[in-house]
Amino acid sequence: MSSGLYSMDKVSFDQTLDLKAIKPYGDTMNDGKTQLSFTLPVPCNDEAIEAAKQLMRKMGFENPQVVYYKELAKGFTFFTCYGSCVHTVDYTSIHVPKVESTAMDMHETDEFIKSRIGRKIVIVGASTGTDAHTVGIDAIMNMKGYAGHYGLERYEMFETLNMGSQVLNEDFIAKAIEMKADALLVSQTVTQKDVHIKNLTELVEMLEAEGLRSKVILICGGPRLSHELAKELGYDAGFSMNSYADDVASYIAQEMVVRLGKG
Ligand code: B12
Repeated sequence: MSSGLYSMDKVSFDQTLDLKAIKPYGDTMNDGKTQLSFTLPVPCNDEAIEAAKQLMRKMGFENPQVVYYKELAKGFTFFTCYGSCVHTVDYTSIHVPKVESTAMDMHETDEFIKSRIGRKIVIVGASTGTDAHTVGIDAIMNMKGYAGHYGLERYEMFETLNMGSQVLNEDFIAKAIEMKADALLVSQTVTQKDVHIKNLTELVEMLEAEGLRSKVILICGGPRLSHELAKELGYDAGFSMNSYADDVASYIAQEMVVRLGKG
């Protein structure tokens, strides 16, 4: 390799990966380089830029740089900033609760249900409360599927109903009773002011009041949800970004077998 002006062979970069002290990777290991955006409630001027930099230092960023700023509305300035994070995290000590089930594909799940349960599993899903986002629940349920994973409607051994969005908890429960649902799927995308917590909690309380909570497998999902939060809120399982119908289907089938004492 030539050692010209742009050659890197004489420059040495940190290449140490210490899983007990990880920090953001920008150009090279351990440089801590981070991009973040925020808005300050002040007019768009030089003092605003200085305020943004001071705030970044307080957040733990060295060498703060404002690389973009714009007045959002009178008295509000939006910033995009770069900085080097000084903090680290011990990756080796992290434990994240996850849904415990063996991943099966659609055909394996159908065969599993046929042989272990012997009837179709009834599933009702919706994006509930005021939430208008349908794409998440559709990704899990729609026949055509999402990102190469067929949705639950395509499974031979699931009888499904996707009620769409902005479904009131009352209507959701009424449909679950009418269809004698085995599993309920709730999607929540909007998390502003914790509206999802209020709505998800209300559903659990209403199911308990109807004496239904222990009779259904109750699952929630959405980009800002986690299995840990779902359990805290009284759900059996929670699924987040990058989860697909196969994950949900495998979990429901295996959980049904456990509940029916056929494990
Ligand atoms: C498309 C979209 C819309 C469309 C929705 C169209 C539709 N038919 O769904 C429209 C234009 C209607 C819309 C409206 C609004 N939106 Co919008 N929207 C988006 C956008 C751009 C994409 C969302 C999406 O489709 N993702 C793709 C799906 C496949 O991903 P997903 O939902 O995460 O689903 C996956 C997993 O989470 C999981 N999953 C999801 N649900 C479930 C359920 C179960 C049971 C399971 C097992 C798994 C599961 O599986 C899926 C596949 O992996 C996002 C920004 C973004 N880029 O994410 C904003 C976003 C979600 N919207 C947002 C907001 C604020 C709104 C509005 C409130 C805006 C407004 N002020 O009016 C309104 C909502 C009004 C209301 N009453 O709900 C915010 C939410 C912020 C927050 N966390 O609260 C976002 C993040 C944009 C932002 N950065 O501000 N929106």
